[in-house]
Amino acid sequence: MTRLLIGCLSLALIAACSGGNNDAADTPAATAPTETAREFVARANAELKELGKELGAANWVRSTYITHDTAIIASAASEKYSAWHSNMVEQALAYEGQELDPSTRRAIELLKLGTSAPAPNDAAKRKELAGITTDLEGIYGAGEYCRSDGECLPGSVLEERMRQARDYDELLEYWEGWRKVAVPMRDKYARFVELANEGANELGYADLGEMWKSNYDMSPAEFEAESAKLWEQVKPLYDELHCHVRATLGDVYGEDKVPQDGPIPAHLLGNMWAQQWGSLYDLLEPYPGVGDIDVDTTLKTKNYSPQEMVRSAESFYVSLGMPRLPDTFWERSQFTKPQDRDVVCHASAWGLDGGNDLRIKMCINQTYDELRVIYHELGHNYYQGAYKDQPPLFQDSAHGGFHEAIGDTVTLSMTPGYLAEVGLIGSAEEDRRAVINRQMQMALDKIAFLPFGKLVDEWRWGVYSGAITPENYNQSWWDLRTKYQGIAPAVERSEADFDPGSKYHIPGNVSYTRYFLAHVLMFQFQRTLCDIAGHEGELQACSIYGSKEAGEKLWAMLEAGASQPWQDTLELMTGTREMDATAIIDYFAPLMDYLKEQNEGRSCGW
Ligand code: X8Z
Ligand code: ZN
Repeated sequence: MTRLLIGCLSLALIAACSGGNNDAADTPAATAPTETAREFVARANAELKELGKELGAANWVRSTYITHDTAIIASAASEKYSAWHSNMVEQALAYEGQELDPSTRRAIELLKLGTSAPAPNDAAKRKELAGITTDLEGIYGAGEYCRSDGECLPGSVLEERMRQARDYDELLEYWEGWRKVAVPMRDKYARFVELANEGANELGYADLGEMWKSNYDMSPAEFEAESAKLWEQVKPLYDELHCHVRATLGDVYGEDKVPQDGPIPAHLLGNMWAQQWGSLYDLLEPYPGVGDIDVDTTLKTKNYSPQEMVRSAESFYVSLGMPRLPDTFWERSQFTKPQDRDVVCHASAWGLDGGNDLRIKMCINQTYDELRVIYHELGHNYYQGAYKDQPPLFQDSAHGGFHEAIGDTVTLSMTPGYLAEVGLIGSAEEDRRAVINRQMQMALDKIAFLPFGKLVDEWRWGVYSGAITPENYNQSWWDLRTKYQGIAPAVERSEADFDPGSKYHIPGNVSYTRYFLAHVLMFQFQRTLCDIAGHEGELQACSIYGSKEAGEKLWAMLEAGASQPWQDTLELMTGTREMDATAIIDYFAPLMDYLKEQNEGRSCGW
């Protein structure tokens, strides 16, 4: 899967890129190449362009129409891509040790990394792996929880109920119910790990985790240290938020249910995975009713259609000087959940046909949360559209975190002033109390997310390296959830369960550190863009809406795609070569003061 297809799934999809012909994979490596390295890269790019079309079509149909038949089609496309990939990587060996220009060397390196699930170079195993990855995502997409009265609830409905319900037992029922969907994934996932590790070994990596960590223009060890550093920077902010939320939930549900010296029950945080807590805002609003930002009500009273919600997001990007989305975007995207079939509702953005055929796939609800997801997805689409003139091997973001950060950076500009200007709220009231309210709303999503963003791949790195085995899949998952997030399951879990599988990106095989990095980068990007837009004053008050200068800077970064190390791209954009969490700390400085005040006298930690 080259990252060339999907924003969210980028790597995952390319795994499905179709190849020319399966037999090619069995051709031994050419020891004396008949083409120069540059010619080889040019051919790889040309073939990838064609393969991408077929792979993209197969995956799109599979994700928007989950049936027995589309599984066959998607697996076949994935298998063909894997065969092509193995073959090309083998051929590329012939250029090792040769002096190459930096761009050719980078293209060959990215070719090698061009799959998130490398298949062993063996036809039977390749087929098996393609079948498993297709199945796992299908199980997730078609998953539902059937209650004892026979009513069956799909994942998207359960997610919505988790946001709204405030009854301890009802929440627990949904939480446990959804996790049953993952149980049949367990054995398949264990086999997936064996096969993909074998594939990674053949490519020269110790295991698949090492391969994923090699995708950051630094050594895997340096990358781990980099992520750990960023986490240490933001942890104090998370700890204050956790402490305050736990105290509040203790008041709501009782301290017998939410003990004030231990982890928070995982089902009480308003989200199926306790990853973003924004739906608890009504319980945590610092100054009730002040500066109320009720976009939900506007969307309902004005009865915004899903397309109108997408138009509103598009208008933001257009205000920065970016183009309108192509007609095919409107014709081919999936905006709502079809009633007659299973689909993968988890939102994604697709850059098919080398970025000429942009689409989103969502099951849009009429809520502010969903509106922000739309802005997020369009960030992917604009990235894909911007780098479409790069050669296919460079049609990706600088690193995965950049792809995830663009749309989220834009959502930081959805200030009350902006929302009022575009008619999504009545008027913008910005006294100090309103600022704290808004910061709380954002922190419940952005700060609460950080430890989750960090731990998901830490679990997978352990699984891929063998430090975590199928015998302790679930226990190690919960150990990490408790260590980082300070949450715990309210009911006993066992190794018959497979709770990691209840989160889309595990069966979908989408790396997750990208989101953690994006949550740091978006504030860095915003700081730079706001400077360019001429913003003065606190970063939290800045909106770059309408700034062509900021848009130009952003576009220059997007256009570069993956053509150079991310450090160069970051420098071009922000003037620094380092990811750095000081911007997020600065951004939330007003809230941090509030939280410290609230937590005075409380004993924090778990
Ligand atoms: O998967 C997504 C996007 C698509 S790339 C909707 N996100 C992560 C998640 O839902 O777990 C965005 C935030 C984190
Ligand atoms: Zn995304």
